[in-house]
Amino acid sequence: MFQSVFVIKGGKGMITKKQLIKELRKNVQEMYAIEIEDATEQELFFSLGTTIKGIYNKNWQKTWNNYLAEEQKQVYYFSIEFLPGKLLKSNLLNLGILEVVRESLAEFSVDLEDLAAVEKDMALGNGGLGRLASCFMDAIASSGLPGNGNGIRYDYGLFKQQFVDGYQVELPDEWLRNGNVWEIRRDSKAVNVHFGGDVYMQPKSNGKLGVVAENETILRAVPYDTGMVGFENGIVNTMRLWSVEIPSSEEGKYRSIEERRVFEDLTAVLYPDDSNARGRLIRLAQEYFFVSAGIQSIIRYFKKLNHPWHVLSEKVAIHINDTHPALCIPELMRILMDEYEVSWEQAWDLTSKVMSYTNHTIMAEALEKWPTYLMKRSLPRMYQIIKEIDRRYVVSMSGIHDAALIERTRIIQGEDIHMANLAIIGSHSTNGVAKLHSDLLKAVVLHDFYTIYPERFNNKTNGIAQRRWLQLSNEPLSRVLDETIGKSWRHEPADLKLLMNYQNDPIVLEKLAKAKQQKKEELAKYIQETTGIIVNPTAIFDVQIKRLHAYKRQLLNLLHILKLYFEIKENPQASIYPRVFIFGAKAAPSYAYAKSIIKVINEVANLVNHDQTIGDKLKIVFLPNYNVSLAEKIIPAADVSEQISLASKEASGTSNMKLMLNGAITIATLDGANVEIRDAVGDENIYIFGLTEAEVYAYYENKNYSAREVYETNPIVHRVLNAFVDGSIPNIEREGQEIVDSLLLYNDEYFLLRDFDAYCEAQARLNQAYQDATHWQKCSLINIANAGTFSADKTVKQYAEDIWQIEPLFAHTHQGR
Ligand code: GLG
Repeated sequence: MFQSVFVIKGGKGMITKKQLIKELRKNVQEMYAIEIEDATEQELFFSLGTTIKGIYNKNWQKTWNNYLAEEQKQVYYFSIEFLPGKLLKSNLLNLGILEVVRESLAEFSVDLEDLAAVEKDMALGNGGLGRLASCFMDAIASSGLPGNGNGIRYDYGLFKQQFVDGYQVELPDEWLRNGNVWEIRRDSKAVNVHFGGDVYMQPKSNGKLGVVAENETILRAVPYDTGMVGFENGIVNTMRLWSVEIPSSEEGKYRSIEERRVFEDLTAVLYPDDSNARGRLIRLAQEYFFVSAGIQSIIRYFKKLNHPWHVLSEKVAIHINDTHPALCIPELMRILMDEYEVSWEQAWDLTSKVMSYTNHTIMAEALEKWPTYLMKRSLPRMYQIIKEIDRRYVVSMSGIHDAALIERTRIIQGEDIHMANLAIIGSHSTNGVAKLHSDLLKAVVLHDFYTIYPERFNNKTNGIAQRRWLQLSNEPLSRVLDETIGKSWRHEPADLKLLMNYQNDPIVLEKLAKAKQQKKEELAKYIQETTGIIVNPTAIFDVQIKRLHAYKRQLLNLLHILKLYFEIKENPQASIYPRVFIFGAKAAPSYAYAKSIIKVINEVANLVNHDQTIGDKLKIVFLPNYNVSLAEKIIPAADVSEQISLASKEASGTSNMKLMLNGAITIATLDGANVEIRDAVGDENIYIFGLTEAEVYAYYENKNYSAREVYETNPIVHRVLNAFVDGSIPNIEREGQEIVDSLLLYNDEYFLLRDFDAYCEAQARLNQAYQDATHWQKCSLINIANAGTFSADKTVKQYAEDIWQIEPLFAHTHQGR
């Protein structure tokens, strides 16, 4: 079956150094008409990428042909965001040729790390949601599951962040400027997507009513496919991203370049937020664009199999990742009914069997709604179908449930279309992303739906790709693990548990500490190079990395830092172990409050870092442009992981899992997946503080929280808050006032002041604990050993079994390792 040496069978790579250099040389010559020795890093990177793609392409073809031949049921993961980061090293690792390539390059005195750094991060997402989608892509392929990603090929990814005078400045992320070596443009698979126009029903020649559409705008969706290489198993799945073009049939319609531009820009930018009207219209069009293109290509594939329609749900599962792709539901209905004359009843039955939905948030403002007028105008057929789904929903529930409940759960309410309601009504499964989150969905946020469809609700706790977040990003730790517990953890993250046998072994603890120290030194060097700040690599590296959002409470972290600052200033002998507080966070461009927090952190950093009396007891580093690649540098070097969102607000969090896997110890509220981290490591190996979700809800109910009272009665809080407005922190006149107002005038929506003492107390315990090195290292070991439970492989297997009902390819062809 596998004849070529370039086909990886599963298991280690089949390519030798000699063969690789030969291929690479050929590619450099063919692509640039030069020799390897004369190639620039960029040229070499591109040639190497082409060589690697050449290696996995045959398996890509083969994987696809196998799926077709076996007619395996496939899942299509629809997500408006994917955040793969860089792919070179991850492809090499998964192909089993990381070392061969490293050695081959070394022959030319090229460091693989330098070459890998040339690749631009593929940053087609904002944060956790997009990164989860990419961890899942990696895990689905690595588990041999038939699964495809479906999304948008934005010309510009998430903005590049710089700080100017402490303020966030957003620059365009031109990630495609030098081309994208991994993608394949597939013109032959392009489809048209229709927008706007007038839509009405008319009898057709066969007497049946048909849909007629006039004056529509027709755009062409061109797919760019990227291979998702499975880990040492010969599987290569597809992530398909759609890009917009103007079809040649429509060329004549546009009178000017400006007019064309409006449509050509549809897939230009990833929306970091949707707070302005023009942006919202484009965003809705983007949602429909990738949904329609994706569903059309799925149906085209299904038609190839030549089955009657009722088989659709045995061959296809469609996953709606958050509500952005919820139009999958009416779009599948449209295609089945309008293009294939399937009856409403059968189309509806198939649609709800095929679709499943994940909710990622309980923040009310993040539950997507679209004004009916916008839907009616820009997607009239979608509007008609949604209206009919809504009507039938109300009719079908009448008499079974009370009228008020039906009103609260219907899709169209007043002038708004509720996308989560559409996703729940039109699918067979709704899941949350951590136990607590799923419980809150059932009990509070989606309680009404839970009473109607209890069987549809389930939990799938998030997971992370330990390949990227440990094997790739933390080689020193990976080596210690190999030496101590063998290599099985590389395939089976649950085997990290074996490390528990060494929790009292001083040699292993020492090795782990050394590995951590190496990563801290590397990060210290990076910090100095990028910010000029010199940090002490033996200090505690305390890390908070995530989007900047009020509920994530970066400000609480800052309040504690200020407390420490004043303490050290007052008493330079205070027993505070040197600490480096490291932040990484982007704020949505229109989120003024979040931007003010960035500014204030930067100004406090400026003040503290330059204060001679503080020395290296306290340093604050805000690394600009937090992204996947930066996370790979920070996470392995972290001692402390800050997961301090207000309980009940963070659906899951995933950086908490990555940090734990790398031996950081978590200081956390009982929010999202922190609860499960605590269950995994035990109370002694995590620093839990603050209000519980029940206490937060009690405050909401009793309306008895007074932030001002805390301010008036707690002298430390008093002192720290005053610093924002009394000139102690220079250059923050406006922002300082804004922050104090948010806490006192607007009564501290996220209970920072309420949790302040508890947080400081937990921090003090942690500070104490760190000074007992053996104790700390043991605690760190226990965190690593128990992180295997948060593996994306495990999570996608649960989705595959419980929701998608798909099986690994190995189950059919026995080609696995
Ligand atoms: C969300 C949530 C996170 C969650 C992530 C992935 O806010 O808590 O971990 O999805 O499920 N928008 C997000 O990043």
